Amino acid sequence: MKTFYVTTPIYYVNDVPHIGHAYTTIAADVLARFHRQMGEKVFFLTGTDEHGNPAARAAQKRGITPQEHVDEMVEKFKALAVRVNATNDFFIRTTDPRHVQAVQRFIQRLYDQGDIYLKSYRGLYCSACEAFYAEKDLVDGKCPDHGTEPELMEEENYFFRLSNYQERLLAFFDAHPGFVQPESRLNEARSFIQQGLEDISISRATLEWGIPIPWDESQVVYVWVDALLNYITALEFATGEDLVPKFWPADYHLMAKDILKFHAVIWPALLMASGYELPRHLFIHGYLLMGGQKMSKTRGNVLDPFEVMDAYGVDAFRFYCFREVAFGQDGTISMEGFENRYKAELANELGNLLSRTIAMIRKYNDSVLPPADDHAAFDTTGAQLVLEFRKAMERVDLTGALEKVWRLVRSLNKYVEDSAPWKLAKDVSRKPELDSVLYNLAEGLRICAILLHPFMPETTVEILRQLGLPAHVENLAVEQAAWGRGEPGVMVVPGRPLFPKLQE
Ligand code: ME8
Repeated sequence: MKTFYVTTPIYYVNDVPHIGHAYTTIAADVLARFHRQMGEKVFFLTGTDEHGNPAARAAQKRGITPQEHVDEMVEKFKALAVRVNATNDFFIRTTDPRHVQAVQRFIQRLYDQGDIYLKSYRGLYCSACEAFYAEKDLVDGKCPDHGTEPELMEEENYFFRLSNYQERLLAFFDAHPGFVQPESRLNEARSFIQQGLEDISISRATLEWGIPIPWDESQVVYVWVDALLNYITALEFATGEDLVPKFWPADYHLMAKDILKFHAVIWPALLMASGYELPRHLFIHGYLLMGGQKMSKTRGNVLDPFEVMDAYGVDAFRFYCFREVAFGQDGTISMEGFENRYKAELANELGNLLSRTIAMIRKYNDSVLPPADDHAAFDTTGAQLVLEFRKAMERVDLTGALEKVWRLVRSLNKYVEDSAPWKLAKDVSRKPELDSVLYNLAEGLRICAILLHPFMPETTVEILRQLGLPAHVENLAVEQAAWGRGEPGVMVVPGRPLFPKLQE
């Protein structure tokens, strides 16, 4: 059976989750659900990155221990995953003793084979990024990502021989042009490697909140090495069975560009050093912006995802994320934009199409789906659409995939107007024509529901229910999205409006 392994970054727990975190988690969930609908065996991983400076400092500020702080914050991240309806197979915490031991084993092996050595180092360090910066990469002396001044840090640290992997990394990039997507990000990562790689420090001496270096407990493992390894350690212990042979290499690591360098350079080099295959793809999505700026905890311009979902429902939020902002590019989100799409596209275009269709099948055919004399017109366009949708999903073009379905929604609305069933109903001799229209509308909606399912899991189950179809796995399989698969004779079931009027 084909497998599919998708991951989100593991999120920092120094502060509460925000919409950016929800965004990546939902994107990964959309992929996980789609690949399950394709009949694949899926593993979807998310979790929290709990060691390092920011968490330790946040705990200190609150006058509690780091462990107390992270234990409390993790619950909010777990709650977010539940609230967005994420179907993650596991939630990894880097403070899990099983992860801690796996990290120690991993770096001990690199140390034993000579990939790690001790050296004194002095550099400018942004503790929000947990990374050193060269002077030339700062903007007005400040961190380009956080706008804060880095601190001068000098330590004796253990270093990983990253420089040894430069040529192999470049060769890998050349051989795998789809490794980093979109392509602009591939070029960015490649040119970074080409500029020359220096060895990196993989331990910290001044920090206590981390995983002890097994051969020198006065130091802890650099939080990024600890964090990146989660993608493999989770597979080792998530279920009790070692899932590495089944699911590694990962098919997609999803993230925003802030952490591209760690995933496109350090992670592959660590994997090469330890003899693992490299992930198949990194997909780098854009930033959600608010008022033109990246939403970030450090900047304080964040929207509370829980509040948005309480107001509009989880599916509308999931839909909006990929409809409003082309997946892979930066884009601004706003409550206004959200309400517009809710009303125009969800309530009017999709919601009304279903309620009209159900109402007409009840009125003109006693709630029973009639057979169609003719659906030939839809067979090819339907098949073409499904094919294009699948291709878009397979290249993680979530926005393109949604657009394909929306074209079908719009053409079905036009079909209602053009074929005017209310006129056909007045003339008994045109009953076969009327039946075909009703069948095609229900069939179109059934196909939309299957294709939209990864984006709007609850709404699409409700669509199928109203169409008289239980939402079991077989009815949701992508291969069922073909015109004519729907059986005439089922009874439609009227239900609540899919997208009720918003409260002012
Ligand atoms: O970087 N728009 O954790 P983090 C879109 N612990 N996505 C956003 C976003 C925004 N405005 N803000 C955050 C870390 N994200 C590390 C990762 S992985 C081994 C370790 C999303 O809590 C996006 O996926 O800062 C980004 O890459 C991630 O959250 C950063 O999460």
